[in-house]
Amino acid sequence: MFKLKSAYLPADCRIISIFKNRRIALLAVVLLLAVCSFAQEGRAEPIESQTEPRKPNVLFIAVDDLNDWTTLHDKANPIRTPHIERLARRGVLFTHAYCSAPACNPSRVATLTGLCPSSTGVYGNKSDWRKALPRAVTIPQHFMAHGYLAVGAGKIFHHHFNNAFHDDASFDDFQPLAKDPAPPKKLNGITNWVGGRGGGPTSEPFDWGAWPPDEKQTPDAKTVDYACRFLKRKHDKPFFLAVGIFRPHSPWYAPPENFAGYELDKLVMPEVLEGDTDDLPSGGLKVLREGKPFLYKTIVANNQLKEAIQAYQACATFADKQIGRLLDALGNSAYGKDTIIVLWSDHGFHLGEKNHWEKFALWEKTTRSPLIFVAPGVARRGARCDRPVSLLDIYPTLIELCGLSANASLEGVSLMPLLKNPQAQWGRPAVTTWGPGNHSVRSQRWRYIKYEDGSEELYDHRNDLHEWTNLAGRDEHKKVILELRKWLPKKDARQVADMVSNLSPY
Ligand SMILES: [Ca+2]
Repeated sequence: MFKLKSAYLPADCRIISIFKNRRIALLAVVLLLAVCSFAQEGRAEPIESQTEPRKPNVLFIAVDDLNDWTTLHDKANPIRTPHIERLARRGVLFTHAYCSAPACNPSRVATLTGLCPSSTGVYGNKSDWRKALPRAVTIPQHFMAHGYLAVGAGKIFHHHFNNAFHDDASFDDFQPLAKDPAPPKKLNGITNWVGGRGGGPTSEPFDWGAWPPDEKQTPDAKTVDYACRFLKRKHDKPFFLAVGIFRPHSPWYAPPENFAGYELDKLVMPEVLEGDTDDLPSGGLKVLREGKPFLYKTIVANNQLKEAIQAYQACATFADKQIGRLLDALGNSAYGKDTIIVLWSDHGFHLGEKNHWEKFALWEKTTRSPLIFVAPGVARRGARCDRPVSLLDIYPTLIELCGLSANASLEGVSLMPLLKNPQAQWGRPAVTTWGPGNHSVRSQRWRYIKYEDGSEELYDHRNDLHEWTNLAGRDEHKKVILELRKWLPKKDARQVADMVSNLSPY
């Protein structure tokens, strides 16, 4: 009898060929037909659900300008963040996570595309990132391509120019960041800049105080309301829910109750070393010169440093409270037990350290961000990981946690080994870039900075947490610098064009 190789036979015939006994073969055919008729009548489960379980839901929480001066990082710190700490107890807190760029737009674009600023040229707050990167697949886009419903609210991409940096292609539905309600007149009473911008009138967000009276009027409450409504509904597909909390970004407005515990007469102030900037090289001084020095000068000249710092602290606690509302809503929903959660801030914030206010620099205060992963059944609970990691690692980590196919262009690495074992060996430092050619390399012990003009800084975090003493140039550290230099990006992409808009930057 002519015999075909089983590989050439139709699938059903192949089943018969493996049975030498014809009776068993006949029985197998009868069984197969029975299964088929069952399936046609809709009484069997779809094949996909038998082989592949439903993918986990994801809650992606971005915070804005939240630095490391919180009780999340150290119980001795003044800014209370009980709800973020509640989240950290369910997963792994990365105590040394760093942004890719120390400004809202480039940090968010790097995190959401998984691409370094030095590769894309998206360095600035006005860089028109989507025009420059039309084919980049963002995190939510990658999830949508894998059958997810991607929705969000608040500040995920940069908010300037009336949310013009937002990416419609990344979401099935999105509620834009609401505007802060304006007080009847500026609360801080400061009308003009000191030491810059020609002494012209101060900008709208350069203000602080107890406002508005009712938290329901705040942009963040409206953002969290959207998420609460979403979590109450039943969803047929797995979801990627992005929640972008705007505080403690300026204006430093928080409803009055958030100022409790931050009274001016007992306010904790940052540790600032007089003469700290004396050992900065030309590149570091240039960063300070170009990093809006008039902000700090104006605050100090108006004798309102305490009031501004008080408002930042109250705003951070208010942001934490809104995150608490969100966590409660998730906990009370059908998705509370098995949703994967990631929380991060786009970068840190200076409050007068090195005579600097805001971000726009490469030091610890600005580059360090909170980063928490909760992954039920995978990530250790309540663990702290002190390995240096990058926000660039969020994208590949989420891919691995959710079992999606890889995005080959990503430049970060999955943190899965550290989620399982926070003490695992980790040879990589975290790199931050501020403008073409200016980079910081943060290893477990050291911070090395190399500026575009070739000047350098080196700080030893084993005994200099504040980065007060620049060790670059000392012979005994030459070898360390050579090692850290190896991690500097090999490419410094040209800066992409700014977005053109007639709208106010805010
Ligand atoms: Ca110094």
